[in-house]
Amino acid sequence: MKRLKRVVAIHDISGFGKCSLTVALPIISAAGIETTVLPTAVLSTHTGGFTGFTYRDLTEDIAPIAQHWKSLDIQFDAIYTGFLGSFEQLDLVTSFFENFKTQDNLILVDPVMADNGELYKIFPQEFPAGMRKLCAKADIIVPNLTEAALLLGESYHPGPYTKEYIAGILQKLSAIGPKKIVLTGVFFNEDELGAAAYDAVTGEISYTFEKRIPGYYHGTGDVFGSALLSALLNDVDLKEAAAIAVRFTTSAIRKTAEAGTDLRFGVHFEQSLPELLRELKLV
Ligand code: PXL
Repeated sequence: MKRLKRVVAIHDISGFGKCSLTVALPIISAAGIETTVLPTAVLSTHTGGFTGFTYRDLTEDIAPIAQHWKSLDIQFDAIYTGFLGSFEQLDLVTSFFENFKTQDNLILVDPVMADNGELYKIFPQEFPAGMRKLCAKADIIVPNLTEAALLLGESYHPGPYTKEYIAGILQKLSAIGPKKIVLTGVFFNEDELGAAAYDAVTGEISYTFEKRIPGYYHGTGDVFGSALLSALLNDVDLKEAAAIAVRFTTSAIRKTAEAGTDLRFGVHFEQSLPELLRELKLV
């Protein structure tokens, strides 16, 4: 019998719209991993394209929840963070890392804050500098190319990219601290889109591409990050884990495109879960 691994996912809950915890919890659990959740805020919907959403901040609950878990001696095989709404939350999550880091657990930070060349409207201009400090504490980070540029204080390049450009970005990101980087939104031509995975210890860069499906699909970063972590915790190596995450995310986007739903409503990842489980050799 394989030991049941445990992740703690630290994100908001956007009730409708499929991102953050409503994506992380089902995907990681389906991959055979216990998923503890630390909700940082409760929203009626995510903030991407909806107006009038509710936002209940849970910053005050983060430290007491962590303290209670510490008193119970709960340990995690991975700590997975995504959307964090303020500098205070970044500081609280940094303390959480200090309290729950062990010799061999994995800290995965998705520096959710921007896409398509723009910082999300709810964040102040200084936010990327705070997120950079959190990324310094991570073992692995999963930025898109907009977030990568903001973390590095560089201007955004809309692509297509070259291998030299991507290698430079990956090396500069690893100089912040994390030894592994998975960069999303990489493309060398307009027909394909995918990710680059970099291991700073071996220096290896690997790429996975799928045929590009036009349109901006919301929540795909969270689907990707959750699938990547699921693969890594199922003992898949970084290169293959990134490839599995690209294929799963693209499959979910394809099903959404076929269904023709409102792109703000999130992707149909539920219907692609069987494919993910087959790739992870769980079924
Ligand atoms: O998918 C990232 C995300 C998570 N949570 C909230 C968001 C977004 C992106 O817009 O608004 C609340």
